[in-house]
Amino acid sequence: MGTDKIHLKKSVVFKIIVSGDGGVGKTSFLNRLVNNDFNENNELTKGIDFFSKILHVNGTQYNFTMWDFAGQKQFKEILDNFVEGSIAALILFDLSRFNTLETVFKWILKLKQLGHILILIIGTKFDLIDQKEIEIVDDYINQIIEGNELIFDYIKISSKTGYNINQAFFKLINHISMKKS
Ligand SMILES: Nc1nc2c(ncn2[C@@H]2O[C@H](COP(=O)(O)OP(=O)(O)O)[C@@H](O)[C@H]2O)c(=O)[nH]1
Ligand SMILES: [Mg+2]
Repeated sequence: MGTDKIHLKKSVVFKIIVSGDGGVGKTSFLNRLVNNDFNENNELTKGIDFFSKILHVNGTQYNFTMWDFAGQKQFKEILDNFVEGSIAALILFDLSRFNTLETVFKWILKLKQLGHILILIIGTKFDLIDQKEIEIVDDYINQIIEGNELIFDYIKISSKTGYNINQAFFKLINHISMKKS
């Protein structure tokens, strides 16, 4: 009897873009999220990395397909096509390398042109930075968020320690279900 419920479960599929400067930890984040694994020496992503993850929240099965774009120019066309039909973009920057924020701005502008895609900003490598520095970065990011309605949240993660990895997706799910209801 109990299994009947499983068949009635709602199942939804979402395409997610994962973007950000080279080396900020896109592959590491996806690898931690999907395989619960971490490598100190990831090889640079040369093509496009594809990952999928299923999460069950409140009786709904969420199927996420995530695409890690290496950022090379030759993928620009693929990217433009891919962005269509994506519900959200996770834009990552490295908390310990402030200049990786530049790419965040570029992505926000690009996504704005391409359509109405929700943006979650993710600060990576939380294990590498101390409290004082965090406050400065947080203030800065919060200012950016205030001026931009597409950005629905900001979260700090560490793929090395596993800190906040799943929370990033729960934030996304919360936001999606809020919009739908
Ligand atoms: N200390 C630390 N290093 C990380 C973390 N995430 C990624 N890295 C390292 O940063 C480097 C680049 O990561 P990678 O995932 O390949 O970045 P990508 O180019 O954005 O896909 C690798 O050497 C990772 O081991 C983290 O949370 N903490
Ligand atoms: Mg990569």
